[in-house]
Parts: sequence; C-alpha cells; structure tokens
Amino acid sequence: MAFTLPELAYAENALEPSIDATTMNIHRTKHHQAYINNLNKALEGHADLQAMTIDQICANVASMPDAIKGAVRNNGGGHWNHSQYWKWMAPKGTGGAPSAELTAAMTAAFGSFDAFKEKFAAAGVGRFGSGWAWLCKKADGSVAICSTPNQDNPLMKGIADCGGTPLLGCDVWEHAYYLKYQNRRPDYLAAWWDVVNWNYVNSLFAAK
Ligand code: MN3
Repeated sequence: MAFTLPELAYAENALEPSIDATTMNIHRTKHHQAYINNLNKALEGHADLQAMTIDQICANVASMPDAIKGAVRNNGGGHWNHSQYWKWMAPKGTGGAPSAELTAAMTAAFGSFDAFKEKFAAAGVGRFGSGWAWLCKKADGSVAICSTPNQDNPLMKGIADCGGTPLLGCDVWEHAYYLKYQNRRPDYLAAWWDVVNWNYVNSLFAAK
C-alpha cells in the first residue's frame, strides 16, 4: 500500500513562536510529501517491499536492490524521520516533562537533564550540512546521543554509525528553520525545547 502524509495532531501555527506556520506548512506539505511521493515511486514493482512498514524499510534498506537503495534510503528515511518529528513536537505547555525513569537514564548517561540538552544541541549544531540529532535507547536500556547525515536514521542497520531505538530526533536541515532563523541553527535548537513532546518520548522509552 502506498505511503501517505500523516495528519498533524495540532494546527500548523500551534508551535509558534518556536516554529512558524509557514515553515510548518512548506516542511510538511512540500518536503515531507516529496519524500513520500519519491518513496512510493521507488517501491513500484517491488511488492515485497511495499508490504513492509516504514520501520522495516529503514531497518532493511542496506540489503535492498542497488537500483533503488539510494532512493529508498533518502526518501524512506525522510518519511520515517518526518512522521516522527511531527509527533516529537507539541504546542508549548502541552508536551509534559521527561519521566522519572527517562530522567534517571539521561542523568546516568550525561550527568543531568541540562547536560543532555547541551550535548543534544551540540550534536545538532555540529552536524555539517543537513541531517538529524538523535537521542536513542540502546539494547541495555541506556540512552545515547548521536547524529546522522541527510535522511539517515539509527534504524538503518549497516548504514547509520549509531544504533538503538530513536526516542527523540531533531531535524537540522536548513528547510526546518531557515525562514525564521536564517543561519542561526543554535537559536532554532534553543527554541525547539519549548515544543518537545516529552509525553511521546516517555512512551517510547517505556515501550522499547
Ligand atoms: Mn525536514
């Protein structure tokens, strides 16, 4: 079945002032939609791959046919990453806070919640060019920060340098912030904390 653009759980202007409505609209209906269209096109004629979930597609992309591997990596990653990104955000004041269990894991890994935020932002600011910053849960239950280029993500076995289950990811492509923040990626990342949906992050940490 063809992949489609997921509905937003909030209005396009609901993340202002952190994320402006115009950026949300273009990012979702143009950029994310293009990843979906190109993924569906790449999968045409591959019924076995079309039957997979987007999580399975990301996990197995390294073993896909060479003719479509690059397109599926870029556009399948783009679809998974953005579908989660919209869910990792919520209007300011509604996203809750890290659970006691997640806070304990972040404190064990980074020293404190504030130190986590500094290191996560540094991963985003330090990503040269386009990509994502991630907080992941490892197999042993600990958490770690990493970043990936382009639309790669930690689900991509044999491709991503980092592994684990993504708990939180931030898009640091210029299209995610340039209209409002221009070259000031650190300002976007600083404002982004106001709209993180910790309730969703907590549910991922508890589930996996
Ligand atoms: Mn994007």
